[in-house]
Amino acid sequence: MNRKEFLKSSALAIGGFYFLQSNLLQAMQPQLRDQKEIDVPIIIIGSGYGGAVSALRLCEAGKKVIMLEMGLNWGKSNLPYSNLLKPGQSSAWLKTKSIAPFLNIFSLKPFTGVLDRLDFEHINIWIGRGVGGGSLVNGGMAVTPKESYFKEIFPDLDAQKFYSFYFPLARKELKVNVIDEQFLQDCPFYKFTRVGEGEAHKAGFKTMRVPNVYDFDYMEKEYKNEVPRSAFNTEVIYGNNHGKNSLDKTYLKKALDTGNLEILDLHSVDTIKLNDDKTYTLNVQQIDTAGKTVADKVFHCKKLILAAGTMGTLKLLLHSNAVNNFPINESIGKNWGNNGNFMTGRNWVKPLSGGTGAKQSTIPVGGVDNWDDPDHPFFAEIAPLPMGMDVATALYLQINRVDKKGSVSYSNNQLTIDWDESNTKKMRENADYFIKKMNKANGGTRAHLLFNNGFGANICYHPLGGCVLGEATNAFGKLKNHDNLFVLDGSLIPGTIGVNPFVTITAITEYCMDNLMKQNEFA
Ligand code: FAE
Repeated sequence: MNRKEFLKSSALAIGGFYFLQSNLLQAMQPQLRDQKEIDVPIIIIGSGYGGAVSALRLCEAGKKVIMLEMGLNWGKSNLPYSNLLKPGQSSAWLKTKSIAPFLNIFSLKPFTGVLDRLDFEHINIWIGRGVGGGSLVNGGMAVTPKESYFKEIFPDLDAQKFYSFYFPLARKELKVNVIDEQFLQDCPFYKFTRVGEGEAHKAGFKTMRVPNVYDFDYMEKEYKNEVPRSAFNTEVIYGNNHGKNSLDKTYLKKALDTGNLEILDLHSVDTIKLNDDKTYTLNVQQIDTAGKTVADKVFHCKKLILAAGTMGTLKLLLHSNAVNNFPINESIGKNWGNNGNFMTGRNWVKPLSGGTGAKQSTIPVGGVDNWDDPDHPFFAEIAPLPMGMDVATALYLQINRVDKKGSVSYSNNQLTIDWDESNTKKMRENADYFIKKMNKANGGTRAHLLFNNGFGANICYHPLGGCVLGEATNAFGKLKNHDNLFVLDGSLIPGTIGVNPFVTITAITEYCMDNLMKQNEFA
């Protein structure tokens, strides 16, 4: 053995020894996951857009972060997501029946699935659960708001900086892309979009191409059967097995790659307590996939980020206030809205020429843009209805202004929302106007078969507000009356943003984190 070989083999032996020793040490220490009482500098609650952006920016700066997520880490579990036609384990959060917006005929064994529905008197709210939050269940529509509306909703924010920096940054990190126009025109799975756009034009409406985080190169390959199908296999609200760049493949992956992030899934935070030294104590339940508590845990941290989504964050703040006297300010729960969500549809759409198509992609790429109409401002997503056969039905998720906001409070151990038909009156008028105009130009009827009277006023995918930026928090998300607690999720947006919200939630979190880091808030 020459000197070079000797040095190399000794280095390997020494390296191997240290590797073994550190592995042994690690094995002797209980893993964080197994500890019952845990003290860490920074905790993030929730792994959706707000949580994922915060985690990446902290981890990149060398901070160690623990993320608590009540849902399952599907990537690690190796369990498949189910599709719309065969709802299985992923299709509902601990329910005995499927919870899609309609046609719930499927019985289920309760499992920590990705889609949850919160039912209130006049509104049902769907949310995503699991590592990746809403990104696991949403349609991936990645829309930047109109600048004029953004300025109206956030008059104190520097719109120029947002449109030149934070929105482009959000789109880049989220891997937003646009479908190839020729592919869209040729693909049988997009007949519903072509029919929807053609009919809208005939009725005098403008349409727009909608960007998405679904990888359209992958989609073209799945069309040619070169890779497993996902968008063309009715996968979306119960998770996508392929193709969609959900947060676990973008922000969270990058944050994990730094080695500074640990995600504890199936960890549900019950209450938060503010301690005298301005640190926080969290009571947490670790659950199994049947929802049974397997361990009660206590976490302590110096800095806390609430990113549990609008409804999750409001529940934590209001519930903790009720049971722990947790300080909250008078703005919490106010300025809440459904982002103008109003579902509607039409039956008997082109029944003699193949309707809207028997095969439909689950990924929407088209929308009707009527936002600039002073009498009936709305944006309507041309939504798929992939039922495995042609049902000659057009489905639309309208997004309207929210003229009358609601508010969220807490009583009898649960959230309540001050929200009724008066809040959706104008949205209903817009839907009525749209459907009548479409039917007059193209034929068809209001979709009585899908919803009560053809109007889904109670369907909400975009709950926003209740902890509004600059009202309940300072200019960068630090909660009023607190030194070490930050709210970074959809609750910062005052009930409406005029388009699907996740690009805005991402950009606002980027903006807040940028400024919070500059102010050394996490030093
Ligand atoms: P979110 O993504 O909801 O994440 C919050 C996370 O916190 C979740 O994973 C929760 O499980 C977790 N959590 C809550 N409480 C606790 C607790 N106590 N302990 C531990 N963890 C907790 O928050 N938006 C678009 O822009 N485009 C679309 O195409 C679109 N389609 C949608 C379709 C559906 C069916 C749904 C339901 C939503 C859709 N959205 C869409 C809305 C979008 O997904 C939503 O606005 C964002 O996910 C909200 O992001 P947040 O960061 O606020």
